[in-house]
Amino acid sequence: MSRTEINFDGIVGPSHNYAGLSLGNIASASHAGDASYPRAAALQGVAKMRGNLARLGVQGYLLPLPRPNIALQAALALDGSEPAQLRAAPWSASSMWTANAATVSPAPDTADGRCHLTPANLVTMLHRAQEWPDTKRQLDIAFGDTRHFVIHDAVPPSFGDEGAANHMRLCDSHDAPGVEVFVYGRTGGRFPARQHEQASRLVARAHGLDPASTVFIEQNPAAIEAGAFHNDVVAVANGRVLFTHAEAFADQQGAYDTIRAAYPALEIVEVPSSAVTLQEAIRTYLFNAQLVTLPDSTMALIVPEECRESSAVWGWCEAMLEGNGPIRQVIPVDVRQSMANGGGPACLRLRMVCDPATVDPRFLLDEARADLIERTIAAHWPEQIDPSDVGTQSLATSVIAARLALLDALDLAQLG
Ligand code: SUG
Repeated sequence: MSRTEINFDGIVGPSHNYAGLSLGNIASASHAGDASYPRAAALQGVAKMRGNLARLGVQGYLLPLPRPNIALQAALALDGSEPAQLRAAPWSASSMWTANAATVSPAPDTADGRCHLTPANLVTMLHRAQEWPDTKRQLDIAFGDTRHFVIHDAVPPSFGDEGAANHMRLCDSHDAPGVEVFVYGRTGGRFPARQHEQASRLVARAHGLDPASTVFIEQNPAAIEAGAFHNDVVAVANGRVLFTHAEAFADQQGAYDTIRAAYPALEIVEVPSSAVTLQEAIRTYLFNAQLVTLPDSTMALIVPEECRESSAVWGWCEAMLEGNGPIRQVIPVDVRQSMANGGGPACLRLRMVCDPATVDPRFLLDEARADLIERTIAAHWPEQIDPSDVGTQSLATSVIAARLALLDALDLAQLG
């Protein structure tokens, strides 16, 4: 049995569109009403997965959820008089951002020695709150072997939970016991704090984590105010390394001290505000990167292309690579269609630590499946969606058929 990290990327759904649904997410607001390109978006996602499969040797995926969501449409009593954003919610392809699908505690961290997953309730945003029951159905299949996995229900609704996007793990190696770091926000600012402290604490208890190896940290209210609606917009961890902006946490030094007390081997790579402002970090999504351990044990940072176009961010990356730090490569990837809705490389993946042999193989990528997924997307995903298409019967017919074609191709028609 060999446990390893596996990234499960969300395949971008055929209804991908820009409806400006996420208050506090600056990219979503600034692209509201733009035409979207679902085919290009989904192919960008597959290209990222292919790159990581080649680099890491293993890669998984989760399928788009059923859209439009007929039950939500009915519940909203839509009659044309409602705001366009309400009409768009049942169409959102937001489940592509699987960092918000669930919080994952790998088996070495939990009391019963199984890997625990809690689907995120995502209650703060209507278009995201509809995700979790369908996400859970999928997790129940992908990780259905109850000898190895426990899938919980979502946290009760009054406590907002956004999943792995507000959760980090430090460890000597992925299959060794780790220290889990939960980052929550406090309400009261201009934008919603989407992760509630009690949701994080509940998840940690339900997963059977050791309190001595579990840390709870408050996100910097100024970061939320600047558009870091999830912690993974300003910090990411892998192995012994915490890669973070200097203004990520409410009490930055206190956060470092608390994490180090639980995990003394901690290595911090901090980007100072003098090199990259909080605003520039959020605009380029430098921290919404995949920090991965390569087979040769060095680390690579997989960043959005937007980072290369920023002289401040790229300058910092180049200087960092010249030093002797733990991150030895910075690899840009093009996920622009997702980025325009506030989803970078890290948003698009859910990190698991498990033996690939314990996962339903229909959720694991290989070259043949990547070809199949690409061909299905090319044949069925709409090339373009204009805001006026959202809500129409003709778009509904085509996105429903597109998703079913993918489920068929991957032998997952049971999700239909
Ligand atoms: O929840 N955007 C997503 C982006 C999620 C990013 N995930 C992480 N940081 N892990 C969100 O705000 C925009 C949809 C729209 O406006 O049409 C949206 O839902």
